[in-house]
Amino acid sequence: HPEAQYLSLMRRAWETGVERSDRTGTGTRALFGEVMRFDLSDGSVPLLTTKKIFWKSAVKELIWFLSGDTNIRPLVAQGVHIWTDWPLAKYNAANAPLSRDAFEARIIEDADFAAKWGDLGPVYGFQWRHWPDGSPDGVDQIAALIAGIKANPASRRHIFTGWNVAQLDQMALPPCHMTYQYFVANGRLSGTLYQRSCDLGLGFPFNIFEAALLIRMIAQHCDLEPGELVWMGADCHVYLDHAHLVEEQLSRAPRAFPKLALTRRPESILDYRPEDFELTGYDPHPHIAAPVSV
Ligand code: DHF
Ligand code: TMP
Repeated sequence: HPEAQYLSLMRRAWETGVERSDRTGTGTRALFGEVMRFDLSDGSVPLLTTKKIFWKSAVKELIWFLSGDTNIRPLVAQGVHIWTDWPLAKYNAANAPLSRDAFEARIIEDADFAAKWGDLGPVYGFQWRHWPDGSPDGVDQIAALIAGIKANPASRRHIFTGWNVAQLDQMALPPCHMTYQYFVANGRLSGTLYQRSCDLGLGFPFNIFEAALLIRMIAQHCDLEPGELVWMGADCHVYLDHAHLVEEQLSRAPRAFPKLALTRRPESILDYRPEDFELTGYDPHPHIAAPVSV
């Protein structure tokens, strides 16, 4: 089963990884330089089944990236909480601390508050759509990617990246899923994701699913069939406070990956809505809650 690649990496990192203290203070066990491959040609998507993934949140996050936005307000308004902890930590370090719920409520109610405290800096969305080059809108890497795949499928330069060296220090977090590259052959679109830093317990399930969605969306736009997703992880780690997650998840048998249907073909790759994504056959084991290290 393709999910066994993930379970095996989680087990190897946990049992043989080098234990180190990390930026967040939690500590991890890490392996460096790992690869996984997922065949998307049968319409399936790598959405983990050994714990339930809130996949609609991942869809909404990806649409938010593609919109070019870097403020958590539209995510929070859609009930997506995965980016709240970083602006909240910054706010609480400078002000009388708010609970996560109270902070999110203010982000929604008060546009000025959201503008001041809800922004993550020039992260993914900004770099993907507006990489600064001195022009008013910057470089739209996504538009260039689509145009390039259509005009010159055999190119070896179908790349976009969030790793803008000059702006790393302005970002709430430097990009983890940082470089995407695509390959067209025999009418199929394959893609790689290079991830510099991977939280195997929490980040990976979202990252691999969203990378697969991107291949499907780009393929739909360029009249190609989906091919393969190749994931390359550099620092692949399990946080030490995820012991319960590792133990529980490794005890479970993976089930078949679901199939994804894109139920509408929007004008542009920027116009997808969450309801355009339909999964069939997603039958995961129950969710396993685990703390995120900020
Ligand atoms: N920091 C760390 N340490 N790990 C991450 O995975 C991570 N991911 C970020 C930002 N910073 C990060 C953005 N993506 C969750 C999932 C993805 C994500 C951030 C957080 C998360 O907490 N997932 C939980 C709860 C999901 C929910 O409440 O909707 C999960 O069980 O999937
Ligand atoms: P770092 O910037 O010190 O590497 O910390 C980032 C942490 O967040 C690290 O544990 C990796 C994790 N992460 C993911 O795994 N996927 C993601 O999409 C994001 C944003 C973070």
